[in-house]
Amino acid sequence: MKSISNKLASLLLIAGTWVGGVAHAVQDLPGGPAVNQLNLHPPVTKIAEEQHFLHWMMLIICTVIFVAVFSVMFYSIWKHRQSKGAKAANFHESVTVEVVWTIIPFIIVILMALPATKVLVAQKDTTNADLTIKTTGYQWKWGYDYITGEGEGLAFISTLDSSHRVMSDSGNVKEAPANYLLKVDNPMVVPVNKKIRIITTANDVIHAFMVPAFGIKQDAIPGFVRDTWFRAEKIGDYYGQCAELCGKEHAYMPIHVKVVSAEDYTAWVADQKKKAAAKLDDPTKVWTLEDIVKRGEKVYAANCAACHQANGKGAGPIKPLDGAAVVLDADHAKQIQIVLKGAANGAMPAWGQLSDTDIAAVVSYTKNNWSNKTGQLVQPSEVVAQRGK
Ligand code: HEC
Ligand SMILES: [Cu+2]
Repeated sequence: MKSISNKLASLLLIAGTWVGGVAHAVQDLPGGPAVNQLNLHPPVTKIAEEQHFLHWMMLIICTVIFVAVFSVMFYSIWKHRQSKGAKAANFHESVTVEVVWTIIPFIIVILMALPATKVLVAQKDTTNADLTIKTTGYQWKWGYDYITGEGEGLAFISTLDSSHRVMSDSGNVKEAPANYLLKVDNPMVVPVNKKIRIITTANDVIHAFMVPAFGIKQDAIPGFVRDTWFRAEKIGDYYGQCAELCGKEHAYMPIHVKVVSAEDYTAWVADQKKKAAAKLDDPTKVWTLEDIVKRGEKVYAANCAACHQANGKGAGPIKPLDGAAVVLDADHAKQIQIVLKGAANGAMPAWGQLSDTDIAAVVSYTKNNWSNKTGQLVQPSEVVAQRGK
């Protein structure tokens, strides 16, 4: 008994210092969560505002009913208690009472349902959008494809900033910034005051696209498309997360939406188009070992290090790449196939969405890093050849 209470005390102490330590560092994140936040996120769309109104209206109606009903009940019980000689009144089959207690709740329900239905219908009205963006959930990142409207054709992947991931793994979050685990490499960028239609789908398991400040939350289901929309009325950065438990890295697929002015949006689109053109790698290009390994290092850090570790040693079921037979093999086909198609039923994800050059680069990198000094170079053309197999 003693030892249990001791253990409990030390646990509480640890919890106390942990909470205390974190409380110093964490700050409110505008457009994201706030410290000790109790209310919904401050709304930046009409729909989110109406959701707030509905939330509070219904909470107040329910509270008033609760207080009224229980006051009458407790008062009656106390006032007409038996010890005072109270005699129970008998109103069996009182038509008046039955009509009243049917009609009043009915009116209350209608009063709540009418505005709620109005908002629900508005939420579902995705017609006449200025911009349509397809968001695809992947384990564990988001893909954004600008389908129609200004910026049509842009497509990129948005992943958690790797330094935040390192921070999370180490457990050392004392210095964590306000956007801890919400910082991504490529945020979704949209213009202010424009109707943005979001089409959601997924590549592997069910995810959900949620941005509380916009009042949107939509499941992203493999093989299906769903949609939702928002019209952000304030320039700024807004944050959300995948809202469907989608595997062990579920907590590491944040959403960052940057709402910018029309001019800034146009400039961003032009800039992205230029970058995309520059990045459009020629898969027939012949690389030197040094250049491709340098490129592969970045691909590895962004996509592979979370599992295989920066030191290539892996962990548990995640096989090491340092010293692995497949990696050292002079026949490149098997390794390229594993990277393209995944292995162990998706425990090693498929990376087919990476470009031929990126795959060639990361394979070359693993073949020439750590103790793997094979000197082997994999060209993008080899990846092209393996894709069809
Ligand atoms: C989600 C975790 C995860 C990520 C991210 C990941 N891998 Fe893997 N990888 C695995 C697991 C687990 C295995 C072992 C599969 C098995 O049991 O066959 C594996 C196996 C491999 C193998 C085969 C090793 C062997 O000895 O059979 C290679 C090569 C490989 N991964 C390369 C990569 C590359 C390149 C990347 C980045 C583009 C990457 N992996 C990203 C989890 C991951
Ligand atoms: Cu998810």
